[in-house]
Amino acid sequence: MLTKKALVRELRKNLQEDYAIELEDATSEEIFFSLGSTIKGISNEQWQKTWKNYLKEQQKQVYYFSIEFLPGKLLKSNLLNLGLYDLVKETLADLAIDLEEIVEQEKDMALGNGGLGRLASCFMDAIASKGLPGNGNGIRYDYGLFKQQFVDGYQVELPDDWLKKGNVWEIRRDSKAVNVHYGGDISFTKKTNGHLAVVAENQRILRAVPYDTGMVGYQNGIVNTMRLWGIEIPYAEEGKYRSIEERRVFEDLTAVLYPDDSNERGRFIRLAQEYFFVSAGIQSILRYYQRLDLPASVLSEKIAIHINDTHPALCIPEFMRILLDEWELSWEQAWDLTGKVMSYTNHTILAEALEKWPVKLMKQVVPRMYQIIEEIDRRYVLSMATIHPEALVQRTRIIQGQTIHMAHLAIIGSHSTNGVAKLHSDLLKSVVLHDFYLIYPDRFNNKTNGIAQRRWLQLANEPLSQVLDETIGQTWRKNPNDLRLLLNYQNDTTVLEKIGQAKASKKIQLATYIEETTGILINSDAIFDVQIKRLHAYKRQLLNLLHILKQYFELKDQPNKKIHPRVYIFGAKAAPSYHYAKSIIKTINAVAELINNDATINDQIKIVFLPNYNVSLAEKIIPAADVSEQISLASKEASGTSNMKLMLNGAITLATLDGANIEIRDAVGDDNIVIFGLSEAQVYAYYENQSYSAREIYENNPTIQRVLNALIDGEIPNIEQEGREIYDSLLVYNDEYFLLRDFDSYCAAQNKIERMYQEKEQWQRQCLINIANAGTFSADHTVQQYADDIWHIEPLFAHQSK
Ligand code: 26Q
Repeated sequence: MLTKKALVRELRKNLQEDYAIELEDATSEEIFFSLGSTIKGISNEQWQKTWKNYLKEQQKQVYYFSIEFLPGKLLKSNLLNLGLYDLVKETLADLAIDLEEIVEQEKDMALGNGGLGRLASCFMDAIASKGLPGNGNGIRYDYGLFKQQFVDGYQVELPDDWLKKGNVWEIRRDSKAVNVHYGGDISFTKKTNGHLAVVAENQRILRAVPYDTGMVGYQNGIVNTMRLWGIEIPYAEEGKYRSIEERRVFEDLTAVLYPDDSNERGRFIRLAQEYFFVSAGIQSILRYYQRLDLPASVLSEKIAIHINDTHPALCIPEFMRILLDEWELSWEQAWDLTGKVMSYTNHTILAEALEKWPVKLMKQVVPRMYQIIEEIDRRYVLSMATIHPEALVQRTRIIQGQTIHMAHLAIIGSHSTNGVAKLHSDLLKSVVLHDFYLIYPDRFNNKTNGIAQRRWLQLANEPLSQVLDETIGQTWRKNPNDLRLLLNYQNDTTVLEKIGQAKASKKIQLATYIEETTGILINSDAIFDVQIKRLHAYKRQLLNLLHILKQYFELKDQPNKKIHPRVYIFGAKAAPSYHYAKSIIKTINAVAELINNDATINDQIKIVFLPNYNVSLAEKIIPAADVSEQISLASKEASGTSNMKLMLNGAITLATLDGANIEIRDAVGDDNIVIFGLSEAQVYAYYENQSYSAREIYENNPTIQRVLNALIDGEIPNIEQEGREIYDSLLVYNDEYFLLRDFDSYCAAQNKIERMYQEKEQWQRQCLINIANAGTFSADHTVQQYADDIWHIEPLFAHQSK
């Protein structure tokens, strides 16, 4: 057991060794790194034990392949999970050091864009906390997602050099490095044993070096591994590069994370990245398996591989490659094992976001992969020809014309395809992947997303956690379903009041942060209305803005009108090449400038667009939110996860019936959520009869006219181009995401929020009900379902008690 004394001794020792400095003279940053390595030292012991046990027990393990991980900061979460949080906090306090200040020194690990990457990290935490044998496999980008600044209201992107000062949590393992081969000419020769041998010439060989980070389970002694691969040029290969530029291309393969950008197609580097972490990961898994000294036939009893969206779908042909070319298994046996090992999650139904690659590029970058995909495709068509109609088989095959459909590969080569919320999974079956559902009905299933509730409540919101402890005891910390105990207090005004106070204290904290970072003064008694997520047309940040404009014009036109003061808080990055999304950012900032500085409305509305939205900023905003904006066009948001985080922190959801919003409504009941807008069925009906006319709505709705005209008549300064672009997107290009159709209903919902907030006690009760029902969205629960239904893995030693 670590004591305060021992901790101080360790800290002093590290500071001495690493910086030749006394604790009293150390900067917060130096203390962070010293504390970090002390903590890593402690978790390392558990880490070593964990993997030795896995090896000894030969337990089945899952490997979660994801091109993105978004852990944010790890110090607090590691402290909490190791059971050292209070001890460290108090020890530092004794030394007059504020833990929060030390925590701020850590750079966010931002190796992801948004939902998909953060989900992967929530799962890593949950898998370890459930004591399940599971590991992450991904890329160690030198630069994380770009840092966002606003200059004149425009998004400007800066590099995120997160590794500059080193990463305390990782361990580089040279002994586990593997080679990854690109390009080359592939031919076949017959071996003496009759097997075909693959001969590859003129290949580029790159070295993949793993950097492992311990994924610490919640107070259970389990530490799993997140393995991220970095690229290097092997010494012996140096001579093969004809120029520095050519060498650079390969050296820089893992330099940057691609921003979520479905338009960016056919990029060589992205495909090379995908193959890089897939090949390195599969090689290292199969190497590990060989250490177990078991026959190939029981591979799928020891290994499960999960493909997080299609980005790692090359897992399927790469696994085949090793089993065929290196282990010399027959195609039939290799294919059988591959299907049993692999499973796939789909995260989108937007057609433009479904990953496809040109045949030509695949042949160039990874020719052996292409050959194997071609054979998988050929056999698929052959085997289905006798069972299904020709047209169906052609629509579902992997290679169509000159295009490779990665989702088709993922479905055909795995035993499970899941969506991430009930509605999403249903739409996969009925619309997006309907053809596949006809062919493989048993492969489809739903796993509604979940969140790491320890991070998003215990760590991010201490005041609320305190109230929960005082009210329902501490069991909710381990078992989120116990949050339901709160329901017994929904008529206890003292408890309601305390929940209100916890929220108020977080709002004051956020107000301070907002003033410090943006200079905008806000009233912390205002309603904090929050929309935080990537900027995308389908998420409809613009709808939010149109309503703000309506509200603003009402206040201007009716000088005596009073509303409850509102602060609209936005956080969103746009992909650098997503022009329209950037125009929306500029327009929100321009409207903010106009409204925030208009003295005539008496500060009743403020707009705050916080720059550089990331995990750490989310941890500041979410506990302070009163209203959670989840306003995507029904059927477009696969699940959403910020909706769950906001609910857990007692925000009221203002939402369309989309993604997991539907399940949130089911959990809290209609009285404790505000729903508006078209249903998914109505949206599909519009597609069906092609009857939508944005212009018609505009012509019959004076409010909409007033608001849209403001975009182009100069009333909002400095958006000549952006205003016109947005106006045209709605009226000339017929409003792809039906904002105008949902506008009235959204405004009515916003008015309802306004009325609800006036009933203070009832509002607090509604918050309580939201918190109490948020336990169902725990990632612990979600990964348990993956473990039971898809991966078939068990916690360490569980199999012995059977
Ligand atoms: C595509 C092409 C080129 C480069 C990058 C990309 C790319 C990168 C990231 C495409 C998609 C993504 C990320 C998608 C994503 O985050 N999807 C979200 O996943 C969440 C977790 O399941 C859901 O809650 C969200 O609804 C879904 O939008």
